[in-house]
Amino acid sequence: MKPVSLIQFLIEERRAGRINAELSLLIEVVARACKRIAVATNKGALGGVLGEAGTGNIQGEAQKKLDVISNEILLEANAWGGHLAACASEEMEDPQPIPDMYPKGNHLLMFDPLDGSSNIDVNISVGTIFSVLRCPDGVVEPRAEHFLQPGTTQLAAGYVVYGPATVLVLTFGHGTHEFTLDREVGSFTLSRRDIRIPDETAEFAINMSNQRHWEAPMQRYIGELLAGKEGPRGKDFNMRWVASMVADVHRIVTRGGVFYYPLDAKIKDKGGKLRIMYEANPMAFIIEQAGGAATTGRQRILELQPTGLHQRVPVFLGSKKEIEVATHYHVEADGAQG
Ligand code: FBP
Repeated sequence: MKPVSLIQFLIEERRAGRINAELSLLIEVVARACKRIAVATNKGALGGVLGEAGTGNIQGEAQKKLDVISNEILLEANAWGGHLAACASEEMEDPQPIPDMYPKGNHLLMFDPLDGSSNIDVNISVGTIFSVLRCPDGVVEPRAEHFLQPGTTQLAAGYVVYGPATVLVLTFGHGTHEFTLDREVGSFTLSRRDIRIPDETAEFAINMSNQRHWEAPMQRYIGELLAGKEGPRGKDFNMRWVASMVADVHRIVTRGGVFYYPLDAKIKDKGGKLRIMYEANPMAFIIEQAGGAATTGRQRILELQPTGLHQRVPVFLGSKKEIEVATHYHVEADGAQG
């Protein structure tokens, strides 16, 4: 089969009327920026890009040098293309307007420029996560409130994993597709079209060190997985936790599984660990378009009405049947509490 490049795939999507020229250009520009981030991450210690930047972000987290570098690469690449009205990032408190000297477009772009920051210095896969929305009509200078649209209104979502291979996974709402960076050619090439995640799984991902802080339904659910064949689930489950959401989700997109970052007593006041606009919503869109499910443990993530640009939510996502069990345990417990 003749290899299909990302550009060719985007042209096919445009010819099929599934995306317009502006959105196609936006994805091309984001993909090109991620190729530059791949080069920076690959350099590691030789590029002087490891370690702390000495600055903090809106989340109160110490920024890594690569957090700052990746953020700047994405801002710069998206400033002049004419396809954006504004963008927002995990690393910036407020949306970044498009400089007046450049034409503005009709799209809003949100991104986590480098997900899995705690893994950068130890050479474990990290990534970039992005989500695209339409800028509300008549809005010239978008503010944070213009980004606060439910995940169901996303026009596109994707992530890039910077691992042994550099892989882009993308959806426009017509299936989920994977592209692998061909380093010799320097372009992303289609490696899997219309990915389907199995409904059933025996593999779960969660940070077990938070167990004592979990709510009762989560204690029960994970307890039953750990009880294995002898327990109420009647089968053994295996565990994985990379602590880079992109890598944990990519494993699920590749072979199925489930990923949980539930609410716990430590993060209750914050509403969760992961951010809805540039982590939960794009991953939920990708997973659902591949036949999986994504909830907060109580409701479908994509139907949530966001209340803040950096709002955090609990995340349950992956193989549909397993997510339904975990969600049912929480809804049932809430019902019992009345
Ligand atoms: P950032 O690195 O973008 O802040 O993302 C948060 C994250 O690193 C996720 O990628 C990952 O799933 C989670 O936090 C890991 O959490 P923990 O440190 O509790 O294992």
